[in-house]
Amino acid sequence: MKHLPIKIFIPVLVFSILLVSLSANVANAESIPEWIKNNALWYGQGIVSESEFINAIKFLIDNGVIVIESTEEIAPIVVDAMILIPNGNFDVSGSGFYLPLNLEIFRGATVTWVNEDSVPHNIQSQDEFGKVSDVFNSPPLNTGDRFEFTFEEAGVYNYYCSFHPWRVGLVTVK
Ligand SMILES: [Cu+2]
Repeated sequence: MKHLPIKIFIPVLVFSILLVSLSANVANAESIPEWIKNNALWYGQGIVSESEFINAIKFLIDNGVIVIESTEEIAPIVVDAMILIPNGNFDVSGSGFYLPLNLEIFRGATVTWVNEDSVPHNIQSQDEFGKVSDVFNSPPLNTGDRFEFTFEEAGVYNYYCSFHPWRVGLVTVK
């Protein structure tokens, strides 16, 4: 069996691939103009140039016969998160920082603070000047207690504990 000359083989291969990819859409497959079908042949025979052949493919794309799937922006997966108030958090000279100290989340995520310290704490949102704001405010949380808040808007949120005002934390919402 004779091999096709490479110059014919490639466009035939390309065209075959196009037809296979189009076979799923019969309505569109019928909209391939005759001249484009001939183009593949003529390109193989050296009658049309490479740029003309590419233009034919471009025509199919421009007219929606070939649909190139665009990479759509993937919506972030909203993952709820937890902030631990660790044991020793009350101690001004200790290193019991909120874990994590700066939590990064996406909009829609619910954050749960968990008090794992031996004394009560609360969570008070603060404005940019450090004043308590009413975005989220927990009651006193005893050991083991939790407090939840769902962040619907992007931004940087500061909070602190009014019993231990040296304990400040951040939630960054994207
Ligand atoms: Cu506290």
